[in-house]
Amino acid sequence: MLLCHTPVSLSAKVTEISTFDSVYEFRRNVRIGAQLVGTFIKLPVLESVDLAASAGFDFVAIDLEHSQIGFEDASALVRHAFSMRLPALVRIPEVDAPLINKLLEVGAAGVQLSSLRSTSAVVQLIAACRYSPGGQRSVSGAQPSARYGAYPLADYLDAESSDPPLIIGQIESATTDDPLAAIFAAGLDLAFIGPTDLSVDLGAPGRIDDSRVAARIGEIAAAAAKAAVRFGGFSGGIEGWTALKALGASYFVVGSDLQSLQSGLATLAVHTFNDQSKL
Ligand code: 3PY
Ligand code: MG
Repeated sequence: MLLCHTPVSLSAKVTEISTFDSVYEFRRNVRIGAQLVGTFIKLPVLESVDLAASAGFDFVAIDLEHSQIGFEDASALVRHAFSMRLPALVRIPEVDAPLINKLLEVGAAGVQLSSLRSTSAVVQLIAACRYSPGGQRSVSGAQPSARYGAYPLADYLDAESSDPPLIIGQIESATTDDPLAAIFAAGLDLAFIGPTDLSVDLGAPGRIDDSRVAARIGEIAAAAAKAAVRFGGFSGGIEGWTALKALGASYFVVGSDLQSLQSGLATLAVHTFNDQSKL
């Protein structure tokens, strides 16, 4: 029997693909405050992304701050996650507009800027992440997120302006140069607590239960709620996660590939040594 197919135009197919784009969906989910849990990727190997996906994480944060990952590895990791429909953020230590543009073009859902202290850094980050008129990002159709030009440029720009790259700022110091309210009002999507740096800055290294650390985290959470900015943070384990959740956090980065490898290897070694001592 001959099957009768309804002809589908190329542009209809392209639009359909775009409708289900995991990057846009993830950006929307972060903005509405959906509960999302990711992990840091610090190793420049695709297997880390595979393992995070198979473990069930909602996203990965490719760490260009505390790792040896350079641009080429970051690009390969983002592309790999993108092709698996696993959303990938990139954490960067400074606003580097050309680097940000390349990583967004290969499919990063947004940028997480560490050590955020000023409104001017938020303004620079937005300029680097958004196309005109919202920013100064340079546009090209010949790149993955624009479907290499198969997607009409005007439609690509519309999609990017409806669900623009996420602007996430890490607040991880006892004080900031500008008031938190002004930093958040500058256009941040999400305020992210870095408890490690914060605890060191407050003289209580690694102690998230210290009263000064807890008070500062509470202050940041309250300022985020007042500014209608989403709130999230890092935790190395379940305690930190619970504390952040109790303060209204919706976005969590827990541990990393390296942390899991370290604890897995240490556990293996301990078991092995224990077994040997029984001989
Ligand atoms: C910190 O805890 O300082 C971090 O940057 C984790 O994201
Ligand atoms: Mg930090």
